[in-house]
Amino acid sequence: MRLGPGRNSLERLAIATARGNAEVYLHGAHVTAWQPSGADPVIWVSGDSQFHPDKPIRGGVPICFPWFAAHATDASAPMHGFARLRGWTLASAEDRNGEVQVRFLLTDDDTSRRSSWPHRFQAEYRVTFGDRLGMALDVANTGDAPLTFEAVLHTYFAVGNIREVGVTGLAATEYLDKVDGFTRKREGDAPIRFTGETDRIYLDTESTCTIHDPELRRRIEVVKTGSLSTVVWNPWIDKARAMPDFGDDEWPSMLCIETANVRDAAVRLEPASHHTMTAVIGVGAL
Ligand code: TA6
Repeated sequence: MRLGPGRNSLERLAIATARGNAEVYLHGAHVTAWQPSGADPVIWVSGDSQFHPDKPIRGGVPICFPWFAAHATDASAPMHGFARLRGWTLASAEDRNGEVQVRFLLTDDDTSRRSSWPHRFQAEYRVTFGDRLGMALDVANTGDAPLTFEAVLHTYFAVGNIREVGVTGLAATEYLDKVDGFTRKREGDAPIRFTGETDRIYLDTESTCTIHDPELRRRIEVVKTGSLSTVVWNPWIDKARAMPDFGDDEWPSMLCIETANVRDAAVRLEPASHHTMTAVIGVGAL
């Protein structure tokens, strides 16, 4: 385990154990790599990601908090909240027989208290790098008034070819289709297939999702707790081309399956209470 300058000199914890390799940046507490021993990389990062202290890293696992997408009332506020743009405190990193547990903290400060979400809070993000990738985001209300937040572990997965991929676990689930004016629709019974830009917020679902990837001959499972929303996103050709930190030819190699609480599933916390959302990622043979 080595803490030191990563891309563009952003502080990075690099992990290499018998169970695999991983890396996580203190900027946004952003996981940017996880590759279990004997497997292909599971987490995808754009080759055009800027690794700039004032920008989100493109790919990996951005933490969207305390809101998702554009802020409801403040057009100047950053997309997906401020957490992925802040330096988190690395509270601990322990190697337990090749399984590395890392703990990050983010609390309110003058900047956040002047933001469009001025609440007092502590966010603790625990990541376990082992035969599986475990992520747990715990948010505590440390103020004296109720607060409401959205949270998304916006995980970018590496896939062989998005055109060949199927996703199961969301059959018959209602979703909001962002590419069709957020029209409310219901998923069919067949695996989700990708033939164009896909940007969907699945509602009221605690289901495990599985990515079936014939080209890499593997399946990736996303098991979640404390989450009622799942976001599925591939930008496809035009949106990939429109993003400056996303290579024009990268879209076939990635898919976001995002563990979330957004919109009607936003979390309300009374003072002195907390909420934990977890995602555990596992890889197996197809
Ligand atoms: O989670 C899907 C999404 O909301 C897409 O609409 C797209 O905007 C994506 O997030 C990436 O957002 P970003 O701000 O990281 O470019």
